[in-house]
Amino acid sequence: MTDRRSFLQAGALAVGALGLPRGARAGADPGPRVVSTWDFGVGANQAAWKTLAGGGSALDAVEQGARWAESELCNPTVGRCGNPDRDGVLSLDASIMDGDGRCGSVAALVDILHPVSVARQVMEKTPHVMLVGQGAQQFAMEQGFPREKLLTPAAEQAWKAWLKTAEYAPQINAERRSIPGDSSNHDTLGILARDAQGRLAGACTTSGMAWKLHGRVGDSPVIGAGLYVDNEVGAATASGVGEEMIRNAASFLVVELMRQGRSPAQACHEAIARVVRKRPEASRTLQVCFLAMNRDGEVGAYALHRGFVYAVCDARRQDDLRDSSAVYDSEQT
Ligand code: SD4
Repeated sequence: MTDRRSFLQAGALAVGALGLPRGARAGADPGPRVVSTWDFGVGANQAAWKTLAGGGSALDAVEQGARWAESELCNPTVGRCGNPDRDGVLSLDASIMDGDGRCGSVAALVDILHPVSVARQVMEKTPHVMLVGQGAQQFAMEQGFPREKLLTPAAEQAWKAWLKTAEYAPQINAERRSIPGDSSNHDTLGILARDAQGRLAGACTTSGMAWKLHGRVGDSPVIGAGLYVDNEVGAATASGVGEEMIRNAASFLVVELMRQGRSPAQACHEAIARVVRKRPEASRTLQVCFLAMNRDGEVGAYALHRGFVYAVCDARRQDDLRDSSAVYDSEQT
């Protein structure tokens, strides 16, 4: 059996190589680039690319990418098609941040379609960073966001089926698949962009874990857990079981590891190792995935278990989907 240390080192190298854009030289300015979690990240990137390709800002681009996922994508963990909580309520979490440290977020937002845009309004129109629940909804309506019933008949049906057992098992997630985080088990949209001026921004949007307790807040709206951006260093976002990201201030950790000189892939890998060290038993079944881009546009990712893919989009390719094929060896934990 592979010794744990050598496995980790091999994994870091494998993902590091994957993280470099094909044909790119380290240090060469790659121009605008956007990366997103999961295979639906291709669609989010393309929505964001319209902004970036026209010379728009990274901040506008990530908002557009996240809005695409919230409305166009029909997925049980993002936006209008999200699965509800234990009480049948669909509540959304989102955050947005730029590389100058400006940020906003909303949590447990109900009946408002675009939490990412409400988060941006929190950032731009209030002295606060985060609004939750009824207050977030009230603020959204004051800003002109329409209130609408979002729970789809399919999500309601899934909730009613779940009520028969009412068992909360985040490791197998909404679709109750046995492999944590496999490609049928799509998660949160995390999106990171670098614009033509080299400015960075990120956004994260989700309906959170299906069947969560009413009022549960995941990592996605928590700055530093599900998202962190710093123009001096890079940006990181996360998907998977959010409690692990919050426990480890994980996206902040990834950015800080890049600040210390790690590549994006190495930083993601080391953050995964930290998650495992803290809770080795839980890590056997929970999925945790990190995606990062440094200020030079180099991209890297790492997941605790197989199944995580991410999408990269720049002037050369708009539909590049990459497998974060290196996986932490849970046998070694
Ligand atoms: C959360 N990280 O709320 C998010 C959602 C997710 O699988 O990725 N779900 O914990």
